[in-house]
Amino acid sequence: MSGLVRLTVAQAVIRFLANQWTERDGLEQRAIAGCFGIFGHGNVAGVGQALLQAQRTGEADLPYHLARNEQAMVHAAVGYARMRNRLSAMACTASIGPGSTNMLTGAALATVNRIPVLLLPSDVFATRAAAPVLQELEDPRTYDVSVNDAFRPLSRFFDRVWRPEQLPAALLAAMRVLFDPVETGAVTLCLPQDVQAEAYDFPDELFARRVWHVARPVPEPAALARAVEVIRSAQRPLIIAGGGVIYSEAAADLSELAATTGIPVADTQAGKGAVSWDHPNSVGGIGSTGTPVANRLAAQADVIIGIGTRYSDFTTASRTAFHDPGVRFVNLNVASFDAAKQAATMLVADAREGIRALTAAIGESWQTTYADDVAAWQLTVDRAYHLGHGPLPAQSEVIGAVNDACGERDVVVQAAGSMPGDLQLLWRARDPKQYHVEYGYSCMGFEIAGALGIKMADPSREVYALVGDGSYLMMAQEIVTAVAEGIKLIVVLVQNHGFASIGALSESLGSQRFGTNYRYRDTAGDYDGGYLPVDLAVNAQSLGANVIRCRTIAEFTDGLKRAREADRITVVHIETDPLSPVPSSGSWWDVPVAEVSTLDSTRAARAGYDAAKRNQRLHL
Ligand SMILES: Cc1ncc(C[n+]2csc(CCOP(=O)(O)OP(=O)(O)O)c2C)c(N)n1
Ligand SMILES: [Mg+2]
Repeated sequence: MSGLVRLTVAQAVIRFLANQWTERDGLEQRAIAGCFGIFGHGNVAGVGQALLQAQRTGEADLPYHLARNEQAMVHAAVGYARMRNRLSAMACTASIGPGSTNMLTGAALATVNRIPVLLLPSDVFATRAAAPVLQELEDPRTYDVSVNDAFRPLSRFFDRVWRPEQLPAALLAAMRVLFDPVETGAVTLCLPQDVQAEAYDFPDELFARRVWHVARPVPEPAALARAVEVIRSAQRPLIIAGGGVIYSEAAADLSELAATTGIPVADTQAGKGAVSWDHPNSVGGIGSTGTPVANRLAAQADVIIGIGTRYSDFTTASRTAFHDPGVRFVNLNVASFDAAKQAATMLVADAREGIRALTAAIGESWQTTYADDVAAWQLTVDRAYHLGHGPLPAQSEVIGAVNDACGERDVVVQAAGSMPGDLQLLWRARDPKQYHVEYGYSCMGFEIAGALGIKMADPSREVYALVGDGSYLMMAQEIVTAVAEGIKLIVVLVQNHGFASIGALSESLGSQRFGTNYRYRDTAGDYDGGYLPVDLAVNAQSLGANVIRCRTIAEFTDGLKRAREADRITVVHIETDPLSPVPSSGSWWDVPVAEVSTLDSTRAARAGYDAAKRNQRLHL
């Protein structure tokens, strides 16, 4: 007979989380390694008290980390879990109202990227005794809705624990979803403020050590046979490696599959690093920001083998990447949802298991016809890395200098702006965990916060957050968290006075860079005046970071060296030319242009848009 233990709901949550483990390939690790949080009246005496009690008494081991912004703490949790290949995650506790809704963007980001995060937003009183509590929405149509209902469409599992009796089932469901590679994403358990503090006699066994086995589903033999038949019939196959390859730790197996079959491998933003850039079969990034080599192979391919990819519009160049009239797709994916895309022959399985099965079954090899193209492309990359652009350096030179400075295991972190595209095109990844570009949600502000979580997940690696001035201004405050926690990051802060990315996009779409500069508003009403008196280096310094200012690439290279030697968070600041050239990917991205306009620039862009749009294919 098991006993009962009298705990508050919050104490039970913390005790439960501290006893959850995951296992894959025989390796056990903590399922929930810690809890980020920001306290307010919604959680200070509930989850806050439980975390305090756990820390003071050792009743439960769940380290607490104070973040500076709730959105950022979810980014950090995403960075952590992605770095751990989704086998270990973090919890996030927030106060009710704005504290909780600040996590919405992070929830969407986690779910879009299929990364596990456990969100514990606080909620309005279950008893409604003091309603409306400070920050309560008060929907006049119904009393059982709160702002937290906005998490529903963003969460892979959502529950509100109105009564202590409901907690065990909610906790177990949360763990099941978090560590199921098919289901995973944001999991949200709303904890009403009064319920957090309410005591209940919980059964002991709820808190027993529990191991969640992370599955590696094997391919069904008939599905494997169908996939092999399509691949064997190919004249010009191409593999697209997505993030699933990396999360499944299948990089070595993919390299072997490519080497034994000779099939070229292109990578998506999430899949970069799955094969090393200098692997003989690596042709670099695919799609809108891919290499011309990969995009030419994609255009000609008759069979595309998509492994662990969700086929975002950037990957498919908005469905213009594949030109062969009879092109067919074979999709190896753990989720049938993704395997079914592009009307593919579906191979639903864990990436590693599926790749091994394909390697054993294909028994065929294709002639390589792209080695010269890859070599020529690498010369283009070398040139972009060492452009000698002036008077201000080019962003491609900054990327080159960081790539040169990086050790094999170092991690580069990015999310939005002109850098994700430049990185996918130019970055030479040597390790499956080296390239961490959040491009599912492409959320400005992810960089520093995400890097914090990444470093916590693997302190043995140097972590470089590359941040544009726009992203920095949105979310730089986790520098303070890094200082407080003693977490060493290298932040490369690229100042180009506004949105180089959206400015260039705007110009290409006939919108003349309207409203994308960080400059004074001039007399004509646009931001065409002088630069603003903003000094982000001083800003970073004021937050407690060590700051190195650089004007040239030589100074920047030296700055990176000093940053590596530093023992605390170091911001390396450099100004670049927002108009500096980048090699072309020869690809397209579907961003609709106004169909009618009185502006010549817009009409010209629309003509180009209509022409490109005709290349779009549905692949049904
Ligand atoms: C939260 C958020 N808001 C808006 C956007 C749209 N957006 C994409 S890139 C970008 C500008 C980024 O500016 P910066 O960080 O300076 O990078 P740069 O374009 O100059 O390289 C914007 C506004 C976004 N991706 N995320
Ligand atoms: Mg910028």
